[in-house]
Amino acid sequence: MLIKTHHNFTSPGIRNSEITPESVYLNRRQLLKAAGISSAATLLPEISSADEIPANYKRIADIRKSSFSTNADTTSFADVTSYNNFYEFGADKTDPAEYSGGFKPQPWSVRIDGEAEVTGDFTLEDILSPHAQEERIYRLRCVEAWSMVIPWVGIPLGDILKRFKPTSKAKYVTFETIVRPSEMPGQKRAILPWPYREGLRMDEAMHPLTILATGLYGVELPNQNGAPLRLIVPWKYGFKSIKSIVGIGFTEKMPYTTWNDLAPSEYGFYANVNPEVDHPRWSQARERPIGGGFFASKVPTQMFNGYGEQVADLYTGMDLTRYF
Ligand SMILES: Nc1nc2c(c(=O)[nH]1)N[C@H]1C(S)=C(S)[C@@H](COP(=O)(O)O)O[C@H]1N2
Ligand SMILES: [Mo]
Repeated sequence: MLIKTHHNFTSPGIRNSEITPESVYLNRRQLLKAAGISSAATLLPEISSADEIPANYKRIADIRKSSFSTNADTTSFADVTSYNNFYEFGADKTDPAEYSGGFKPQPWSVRIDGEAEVTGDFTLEDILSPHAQEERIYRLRCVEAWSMVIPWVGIPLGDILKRFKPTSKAKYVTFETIVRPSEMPGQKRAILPWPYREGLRMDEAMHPLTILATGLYGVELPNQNGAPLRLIVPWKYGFKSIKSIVGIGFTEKMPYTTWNDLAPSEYGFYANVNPEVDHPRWSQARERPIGGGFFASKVPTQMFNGYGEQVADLYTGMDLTRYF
């Protein structure tokens, strides 16, 4: 296995929080469950009971429901916002919630560049205002075999990209996270080469399942989940879903992406969820839904994270063991 050693390499997520008992993540729902009390009120599908969402989170107005949602039970707001991967704030699962309080996601602008007719710097308002916000319940599945089901609020990425009129040379879309070590303590160290970068093939970026998320559970994105703007590609492993985006570009060649560059044998450019392709160091066949408790049994992982009917066509004729 080839891993470049000039970086302080760690995998996108497997940390001591994965192997310590999960008592820290026990939330109200699990405590009720453990006590044998029915927690029906906390199992409402889209918006969890109001008292689960602290009042300081700003509600997003006029969200419409999307038909693209799954009907799986959602992970609690508490788990979604306390068990995170966001190395800019540290490499442990609890670091992003603990150390992102000083991050300022406003004001915000995004630089659009590359193979498009319309390029330049745009405020977040410029980017979002022509679009209606939708709620979509999507699974997020990490390479380390845990998963969550989250009611994201967002806008189809393709609808936004079209406004910049990509040229015929635009074959890929690139994304870049902000670099702001003064507010992101993880960036004071070379845990990863900053900025975090990701990319999609153009047809993946334009696919109606792909969204730019601005919120979850009906409120604006918490800092630890990628405020104010992050990508969600529900059929790919979580590391593709880049957070706190300040750059979007259109390129002709397959772009550099952070994890693929660090460990190409472990993290492919495509990173489609695929139970048949093992990570070199562990199986990808099963996953542990977060919230079930550390000793809860794993469930089988679905091809393309359950979105095969919608996206399998994108990869017709490709050997997915080679293009993983
Ligand atoms: N900029 C940036 N984006 C990132 C990461 C990161 O470390 N930095 N981690 C990725 C990984 S590995 C996962 S699993 C998801 C986790 O998203 P969540 O914390 O909102 O559940 O974010 C992804 N986006
Ligand atoms: Mo991940």
